[in-house]
Order: sequence, then structure tokens, then C-alpha cells
Amino acid sequence: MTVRVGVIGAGMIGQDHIRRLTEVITGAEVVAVTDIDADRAAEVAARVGARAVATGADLIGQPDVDAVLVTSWGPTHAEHVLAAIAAGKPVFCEKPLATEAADCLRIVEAEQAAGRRLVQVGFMRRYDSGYRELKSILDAGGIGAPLMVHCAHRNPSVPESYHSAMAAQDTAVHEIDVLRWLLDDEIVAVQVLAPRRTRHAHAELQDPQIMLFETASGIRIDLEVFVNCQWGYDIQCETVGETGLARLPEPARATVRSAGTTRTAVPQDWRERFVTAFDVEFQEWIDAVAAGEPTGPSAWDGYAATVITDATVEALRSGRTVGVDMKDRPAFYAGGAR
Ligand code: INS
Repeated sequence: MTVRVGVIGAGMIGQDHIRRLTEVITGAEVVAVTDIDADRAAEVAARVGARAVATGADLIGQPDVDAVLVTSWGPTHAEHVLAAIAAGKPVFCEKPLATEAADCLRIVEAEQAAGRRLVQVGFMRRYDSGYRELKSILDAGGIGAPLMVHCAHRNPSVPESYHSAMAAQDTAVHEIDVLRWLLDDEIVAVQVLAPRRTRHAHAELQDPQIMLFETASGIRIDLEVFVNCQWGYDIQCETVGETGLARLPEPARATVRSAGTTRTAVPQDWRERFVTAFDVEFQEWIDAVAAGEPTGPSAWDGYAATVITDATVEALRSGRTVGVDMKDRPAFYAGGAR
């Protein structure tokens, strides 16, 4: 069965996913595209033999759209995801699920009322082979009970529009999701330390930041977010357990020895670092939709990520340790797949 996808938002990430759906993975076809910029929608649709439609609501209503991909601007996500649920169509939403926790909860409630999983959120680190290897080691008890996790999330640079809260909302959100999944534990409190600022960040941006998370079972996570590090896109994760330590592998790159030194290239951006993870994520989503229900990061995970990033932003602002004010997880989302 071919899953016919309609895409809402044809910007950079939308176009990248359209390429992935049409050229890289199997079992999918893009049949309709919409964008706030109608010319761009027409141009992107024509490239893949799809049609452009005027609005997200029109797109979701098209009879030949089996599943919806939302890659529009974050604040518009909730409206499109709710409309897809109302139409009974599976929907893949890039992060964030919604910018407001209250909207995430509305989505969670609507999905439960629909009675089956329809929503998947674009947290692609769960599809990276290195994180998957870490997860299988942890799940098999390979390092005993995890006690501490040391992480770093570094970007070479960010645009002027990037502000301090985005360190949590856009950047640390990846660790927030992948660590909840990796540890099978919930983040309950957060504190943020503000080291000396790099001169490579604009005056309003606190960069770097050190985020300290605590989980329900008492695991401590330290995460350095440094988005103007200059040297590359550098993702580190090291879990220390009672009997061992497991470290995220570096991406495979040749080692070069010359002029008396040894060098290994560092990826320069997230597309390069996680390209395979995105491909796997979309193949698995399409396969799961074809089989009945998505199995990846759920609406509940999207809600949790938004609540925890909100607490992180508040911790930076207040300088205090902030408790995460999360609802109890409904039975609907209990268990592995949900
Ligand atoms: C991007 C993206 C990257 C992250 C960046 C963020 O939106 O999510 O993976 O490293 O910091 O701005």
C-alpha cells in the first residue's frame, strides 16, 4: 500500500522531508502541498508531481490525502494537528507539537477521544543508530542502573534571531525527549547555570548554558548547550551506571594523519549529523501508518517536552530550581508504543 501524504509547510525542513518521502524511502507519495506562500507551494508541489492547495484545512479535507505532515511555523502546529485528528487522519508533526502546553493537552485529549493513536512528533534522535545502541545497552542492564548522564549539544553558530529561551525550546528539547526515552524515566526538576558568555553570541543571548535535570528516580543529567561553539555540530551523551559507562558513538569519519597531527572532521550541521536518523524516522512512520497506527514519539511525548522546556526557560529566567508541573500520564499513553 502506498501512503498518500499531504504536506503543510514547504519551507526548508518541509522540502527536505518531501525529498525524503519521494526519493529516499519506499511506500509513500506526496499528493498535496500547502504553504503560507502560495507561489512556494506551487513550485514545490510541481517538483514532485503533487498539487498545491490553498490552506491546511483544504489539504486535510482532500479525499486522497491518507496522512498529513505538518512542517509549518511552530505556533500553527496545534491547529493543523487538531484538524487532522478531527478528520481521523494520521499526522506527523515536526517539533514542537505545540508551543503552548495547554494546546498540547487539547491534542492529547482529542486523540484519546478519537480512540486510537494518530499523532507522531518529530523527535528524530530516537531513530539515530548511536542512541538506539545506547538504549539497547541500558535496557539489557549493560551498565547497571543509570545514575548520571553528561551531555553536550553544540552548534557552530546560530542566527541573530536565536534568543536565550530557544536554547531550551529549539535545542535542548532534543535531549529532553531522547533522555526520557533512553532512561524510561520522567524529568521532574531543572536548574540552569549561566557561565561566562562567549563573545560570539549577541548581547541578548545567554550562551553557553548548563542545564541540570533531575528525573523521578533521582538520575542527574547535566547538559551543556553551546550554540556558538564555532567548531561544529557536536553532540555528546555519556551515561554512567552502577557497573559501567556507555557513550554515544561519534559519527564515522576517516582519521587523517598529516603534518604531525591526527584529525577527524566534525559535522557542521544537524542535517549532516542526523540525515540517516531522519530517513529511518520517515520510513518507520510510513510503514507504521500503512500497518495501522504510528508507534514513534507520541502526543504525550510532545506535551511532556513542551512542559519541560517551559520549566527550563523559567529556571534560566529565575535562577532557581524549577519543578516540572506535568499532568499524570493517561492510561492511553502507558506502555512502550504510546
Ligand atoms: C535546530 C535543530 C538542531 C539544533 C539547533 C536548533 O532547530 O533542532 O537540531 O541543534 O540548536 O536550533
